[in-house]
Amino acid sequence: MFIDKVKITVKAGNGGDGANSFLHFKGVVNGGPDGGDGGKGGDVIIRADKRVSSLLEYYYKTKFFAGDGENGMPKNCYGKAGQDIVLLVPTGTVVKDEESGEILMDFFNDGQEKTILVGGEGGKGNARFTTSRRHAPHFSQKGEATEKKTIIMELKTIADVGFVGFPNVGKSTLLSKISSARPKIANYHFTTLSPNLGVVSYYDESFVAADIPGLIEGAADGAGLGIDFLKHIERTRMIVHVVDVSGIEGRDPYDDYLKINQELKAYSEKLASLKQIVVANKCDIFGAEENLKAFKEKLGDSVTVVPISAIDGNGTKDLIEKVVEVLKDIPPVAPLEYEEFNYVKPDRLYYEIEQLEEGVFEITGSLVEVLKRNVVMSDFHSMAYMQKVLKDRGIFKELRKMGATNGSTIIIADSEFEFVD
Ligand SMILES: Nc1nc2c(ncn2[C@@H]2O[C@H](COP(=O)(O)OP(=O)(O)OP(=O)(O)O)[C@@H](O)[C@H]2O)c(=O)[nH]1
Ligand SMILES: [Mg+2]
Repeated sequence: MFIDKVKITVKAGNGGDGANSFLHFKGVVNGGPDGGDGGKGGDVIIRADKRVSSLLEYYYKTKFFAGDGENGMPKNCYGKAGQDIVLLVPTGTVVKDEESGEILMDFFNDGQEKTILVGGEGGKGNARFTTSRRHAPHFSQKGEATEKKTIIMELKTIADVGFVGFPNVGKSTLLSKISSARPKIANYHFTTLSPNLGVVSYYDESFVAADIPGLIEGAADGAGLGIDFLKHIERTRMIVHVVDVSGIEGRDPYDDYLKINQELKAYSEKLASLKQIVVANKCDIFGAEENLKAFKEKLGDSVTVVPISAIDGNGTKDLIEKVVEVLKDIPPVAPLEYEEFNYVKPDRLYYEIEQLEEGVFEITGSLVEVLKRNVVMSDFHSMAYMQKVLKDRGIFKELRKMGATNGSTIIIADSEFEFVD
């Protein structure tokens, strides 16, 4: 099965919690704080690898979570960092954030990689909270929690030339003749079910050709295999339009030519506007010569037609020469033009105050999330720290402005406090 579009869920690892512990061994009762830090969570990395040919792997398994950092331990032992996760994708894969539709990266070059999600920071152990005044901190920091994200990965093959045409006209035969690719060839429609790539060499030059499943009239509306595969030639620099001039299937070559162009246009103006070389295939079959003449007349002089027989190789050298010539004037394939999207960790300073009812206020936002990590409600020093943060950030002042007075209830992270002015 060829899979070229998948939706998966990814998550960086949570940071491990810092430990809260005190040194104690035989004979030592009140040793100092020795809780180690939690480990950092693993990252989610995506890397392009040309040996990978489809996104099949992400069709069956759709959840990819990096490892969580381990919690810190006594004796100042740090928690182990969580394992990164590396997702390999074929070159040409475009990765988007599902929610916004923005492009995280067009993985255009082999080896190109991006860390799309960074693991949570590990929390500090209580040993890190000693100060000259506070010798025995009874609190430690929680590890930073990370969020799941949904991403869409879509393969848009990178090739210089795209082969299009009706089924059975000989596209795969042509590719197998001029490159080392070995696509399936057979005398029935829709033999090719997924794109085939081949490198065509010509003296010092070379180009990559993509052979896609055959199109039929109405492909744009889903007939046959539909036009889904056209996305694999969207990035090509030119099109080789293969037509069967033998008339062996009872169709008129010129009719075929117009219909395919119509389908290209229905897919995108860009595809329709690409430079085309028309290949008149199966010239070895009796009657082809006459059909070719009529076909050329209908096309007129502005269209380049190259007569070939893909099966015995006649005319293919001429075709390659013409393709190389045309490609000289067309810029190389480039990555998509896009503004790179990045997931950012929530702004730590953000907060909101909402009055729930008379004398009851709730504080929410990322600042609260940070406080949740750093504050142990049962610890006096820790609570003092929280009060200091609330004061420094001007939250007390704002609460007063909103009408909080002595005895008002303040809700922070599901805990209720009495406001003391
Ligand atoms: N006589 C003759 N037969 C050819 C020629 N080129 C291809 N064929 C035959 O035509 C049939 C179809 O060839 P394919 O290369 O599979 O055609 P395709 O365009 O890739 O077909 P789909 O993958 O179904 O779209 C096979 O039986 C080939 O042997 C040719 O130049 N002359
Ligand atoms: Mg084929």
